[in-house]
Amino acid sequence: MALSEEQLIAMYRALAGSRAAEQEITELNKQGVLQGHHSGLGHEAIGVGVGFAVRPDDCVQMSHRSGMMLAHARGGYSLTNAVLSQFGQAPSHYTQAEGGPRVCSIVGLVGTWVPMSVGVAMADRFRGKDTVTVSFFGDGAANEGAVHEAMNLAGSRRLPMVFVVENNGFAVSMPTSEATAAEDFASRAAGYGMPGVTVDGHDALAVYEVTTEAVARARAGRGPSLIEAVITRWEPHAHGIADLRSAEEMAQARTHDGAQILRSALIERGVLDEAAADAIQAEIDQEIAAALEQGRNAQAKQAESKQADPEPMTPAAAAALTYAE
Ligand SMILES: Cc1ncc(C[n+]2csc(CCOP(=O)(O)OP(=O)(O)O)c2C)c(N)n1
Ligand SMILES: [Mg+2]
Repeated sequence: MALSEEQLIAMYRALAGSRAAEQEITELNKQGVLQGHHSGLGHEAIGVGVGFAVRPDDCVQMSHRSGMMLAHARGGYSLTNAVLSQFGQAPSHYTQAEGGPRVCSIVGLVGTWVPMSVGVAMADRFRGKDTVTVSFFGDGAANEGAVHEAMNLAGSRRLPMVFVVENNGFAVSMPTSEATAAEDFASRAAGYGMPGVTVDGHDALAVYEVTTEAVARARAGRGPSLIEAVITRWEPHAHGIADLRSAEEMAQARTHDGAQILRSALIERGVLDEAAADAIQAEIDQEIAAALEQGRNAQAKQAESKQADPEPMTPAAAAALTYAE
């Protein structure tokens, strides 16, 4: 389905916004203001492209990279939320918002969430719904037994599913070329009896197109599909973990920028001009700056109240909180 001009502009807003929020959150982690983030810088076009291709009642199982972008693109999860949730001041994108688009969260063991999404698709079919379930996971997770079993089951039952492999070429420090002898992930789909396609994960419109086709196929009862979205992440696995890539390689990666690719495509189509794109960026920057100030203030207040209460808890008080009567 072709997107209207209004939807294309909304897509650009979602992509530029997700990028700016992710950039800010990544920086705050580098500065030590926040801790524990797995940066999704570079992944934004995947979450946004998929987010625009699904319905609110379709269930999307996020990954540890693309959850925020998906939540923001699907609607109801603002950039303010994205920043404030990192300070513990707003709900996380990992949880189901009341009345919000349907999500399925992840667990700490990579890949083990994929069979859960197959269960969601089975349950929806059992209940006679026409919904589709989308499951995100990485190239590392794709080599796990649970993921193979999940895709095999989805193929054999022709379940209404779309599997999205975010292939960044690494699982922490393990390059894909050492983890598998296969040339790509999309061709594995044949072994599960489903179509597979490789797409440039920096190109939101291309991701949107292949996902729309896969979702339509699943909704029509023609079974699951596998989408391999190839990307280069801009950051290492997580803050504090060494990156095996050279600075030159990283600088080169940043030139293939999903936000810039969509901006140029929309300008070329006459949907946006430089001034309109700049105005969108200015609104995004303003929203993020305000959220950042609110988050930092809340963090400072918390630090003050901790200093104001230096008395350690007595063992009796701790026991009273620990054991039920
Ligand atoms: C079963 C399991 N093994 C190892 C880990 C540690 N771990 C966390 S993320 C990760 C890498 C996952 O790589 P990939 O699936 O490619 O996703 P990426 O982080 O590259 O987006 C690993 C090994 C884990 N959480 N769970
Ligand atoms: Mg990976």
